Amino acid sequence: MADLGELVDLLDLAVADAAGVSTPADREAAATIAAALRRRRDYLGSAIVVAIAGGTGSGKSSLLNALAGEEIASTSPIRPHTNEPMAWAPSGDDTMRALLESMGISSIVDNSSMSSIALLDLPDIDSIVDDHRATVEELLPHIDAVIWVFDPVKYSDPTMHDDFLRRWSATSASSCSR
Ligand SMILES: Nc1nc2c(ncn2[C@@H]2O[C@H](COP(=O)(O)OP(=O)(O)OP(=O)(O)O)[C@@H](O)[C@H]2O)c(=O)[nH]1
Ligand SMILES: [Mg+2]
Repeated sequence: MADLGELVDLLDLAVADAAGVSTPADREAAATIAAALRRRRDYLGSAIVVAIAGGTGSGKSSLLNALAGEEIASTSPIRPHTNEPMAWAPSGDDTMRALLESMGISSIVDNSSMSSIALLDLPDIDSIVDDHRATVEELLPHIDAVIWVFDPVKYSDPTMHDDFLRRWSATSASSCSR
């Protein structure tokens, strides 16, 4: 099986050959994926990024705090609360820092108990602050695994199921149902 580098080279070639037979928007989307894959390939095997995602108030920041065993993420009864992604990442891991910085994540708390894995607390996907959802949608293509957190009050919310789970399950081995 070809390695990821060869596949990305082939994708670049396909994008170049597609001029005139596909729309500029489609070519740009494919070229963006190729560029992101090429960047991510530099870190394969040495850094895994896991995001905690979901609706506002579902308990994303609280879950990260529970996993960390200390209050590293700010929580609040006021919705929405988390405005920017925040990472709990291995201390002294320059590779991980570089990867997180390439994703635009500057808020990083040291994790001295795990290596190679960063856990991200993300903003919400369903509050009145549209920027939060935009931030999550921009980050998701660069994330290796996602922990989706559901609020029992809005467990059947179409935003979560239709806009995120169905859409992203197409790019992973997992499936979802509503
Ligand atoms: N009463 C009270 N409830 C809190 C407090 N902090 C968090 N909660 C509640 O705990 C639940 C989860 O809160 P968070 O962990 O901040 O939720 P979140 O998913 O990170 O929410 P966003 O950051 O808005 O996306 C919600 O029901 C909050 O109302 C607090 O200081 N007081
Ligand atoms: Mg939060």
